[in-house]
Amino acid sequence: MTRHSNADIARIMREIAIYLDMEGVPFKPRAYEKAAYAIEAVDEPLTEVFRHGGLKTICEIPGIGKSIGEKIATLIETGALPYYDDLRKKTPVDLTGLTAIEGLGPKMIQVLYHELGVKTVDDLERAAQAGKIRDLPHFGEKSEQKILKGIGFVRKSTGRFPLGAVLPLIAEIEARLRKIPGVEEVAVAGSIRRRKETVGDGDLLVISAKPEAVMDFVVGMPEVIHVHGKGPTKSSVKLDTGMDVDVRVVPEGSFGAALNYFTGSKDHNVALRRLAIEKKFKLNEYGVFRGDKAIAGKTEEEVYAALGLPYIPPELRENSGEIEAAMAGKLPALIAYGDLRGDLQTQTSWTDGQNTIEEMVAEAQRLGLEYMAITDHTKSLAMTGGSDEKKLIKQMAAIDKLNKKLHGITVLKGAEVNINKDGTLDINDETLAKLDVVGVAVHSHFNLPRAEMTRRVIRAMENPHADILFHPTGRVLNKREPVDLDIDAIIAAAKRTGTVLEIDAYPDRLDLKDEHVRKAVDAGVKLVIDTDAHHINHLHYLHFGVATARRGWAEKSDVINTKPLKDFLGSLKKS
Ligand code: DGT
Ligand code: CA
Ligand code: CA
Ligand code: ZN
Repeated sequence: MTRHSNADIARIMREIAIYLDMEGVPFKPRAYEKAAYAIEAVDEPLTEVFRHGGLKTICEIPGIGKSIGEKIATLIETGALPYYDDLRKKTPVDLTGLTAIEGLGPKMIQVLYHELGVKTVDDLERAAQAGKIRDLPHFGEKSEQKILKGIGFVRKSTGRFPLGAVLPLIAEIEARLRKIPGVEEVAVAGSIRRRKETVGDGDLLVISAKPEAVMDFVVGMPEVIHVHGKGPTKSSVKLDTGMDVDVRVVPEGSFGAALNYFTGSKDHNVALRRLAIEKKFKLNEYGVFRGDKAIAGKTEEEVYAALGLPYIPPELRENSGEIEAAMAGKLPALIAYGDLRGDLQTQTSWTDGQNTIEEMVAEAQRLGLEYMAITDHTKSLAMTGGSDEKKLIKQMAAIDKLNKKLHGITVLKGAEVNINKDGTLDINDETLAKLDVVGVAVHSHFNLPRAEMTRRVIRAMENPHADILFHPTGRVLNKREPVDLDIDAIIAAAKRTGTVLEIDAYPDRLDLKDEHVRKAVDAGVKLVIDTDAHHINHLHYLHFGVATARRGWAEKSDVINTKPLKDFLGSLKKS
């Protein structure tokens, strides 16, 4: 038996899906993708599941059928999977690296390998720069330029890690640290605690009577690939994801001051220290001092109080007005992590989602939601099997039927309607009028100049049925630049037309982003926070959106899916 982690097995299933797509095999790739998602959702290592229950329990995991289950078993038992190895031999390329380049699909990767021998992102860059790609069938000069742009973007964005990828791992490390004998308290600090959208490195603080045991544990964690330094109270390591983590053991009496210092941001700290000096105090990571006497340090609340301030939530600590607001007693009453009652953007197996409506609704209900909209893609997004008017009508009937059986949750009839190049929508008004919630979104012609793009989106917002502008700027972290939009004009149009702006909580998107949320809030524009779930496992992502809302100073009343269903519906356009 081998020690393949679940992440490893899931990656192999995803790669098989990509290889099968290359071969043009129908249906099967989606089954492997679905299995990958399913594997990631299992808490226990699959190797353990297999050891205890064999092939049978593997196949009992929802989303894993017999044939894929057998392949997983082979992989666990023998350490290898001939089926995968054969596929790999045909196209032995860095699939993870190449598929990270925006716009590069499985078929294109296959052609690039067979025609030009492209195996890695470096090979790809050389081929593009030499002008070799434009002559390949189906490519052309435009796609060559696009590939170079995509490579540049991926290169530029390495170094920082999306919060969505970091948070689960840090939470796991935090939980492990808590179990070490002698450890009394553990806290995540730094940009992760401030819920910044990307993270440079992880910062953890620990109170422990036995710091050596904590340090020994940290450098010995299975994910550690390099130890930058190990001291009596501080260690710094690199994890196999490429991210560094600093762990510090701090004295109990200074825990609040240390937490405040290492949460940052640096600019917030500098401004706080200046305020302390004005009051004839000294502030550092050990406490607030009057002369040599510590007057605060055990808790953060105590530190802020000593400086004459109310507690400032970590998401606000960017020195962007929060200290002044705190001094004036004007801090916002931020939306809380449990305030949302509904989710207004979800996709199902009617288009490119992985789960049925029923499965999505059951999971949403389990998570405590009171309503959710099903917003499958529409027809011009053909690769997703987007709905036309007829299919939407059919889906509406299915939802009506389902609602009769449900208790405690209401399913709303919706769609994620494509905005055409000219700002019209790809579903007719008569059908839109029948939906409860209409989201509109840009999914094509991403490269229009700013003025044209802004006009296009505003025209869509002017449609009396367009309730919500989904993921307004279209960016994908570390993958796709936002479209060129005049965000102030969009916010003004939202206000004028009563269109709600979305905070897409999917951790690769976080769109609107924090700064834009703050502008929208200042303008009195209403917001919703949605997951954009394509799988039941995505439905818990709402908290990433709440974090973004909080970083944008949003209060509960700014976000309409904090309202009960009736009030929520009453906050949409009246048509
Ligand atoms: P990151 O890791 O780039 O996403 O951002 P942070 O904010 O986590 O920064 P990091 O890890 O360099 O340091 C953690 C915190 O420690 C930072 O937010 C504030 C504090 N800190 C670090 N260096 C300095 C400094 O030179 N002066 C002050 N006042 N605080 C610092
Ligand atoms: Ca950090
Ligand atoms: Ca750090
Ligand atoms: Zn989709």
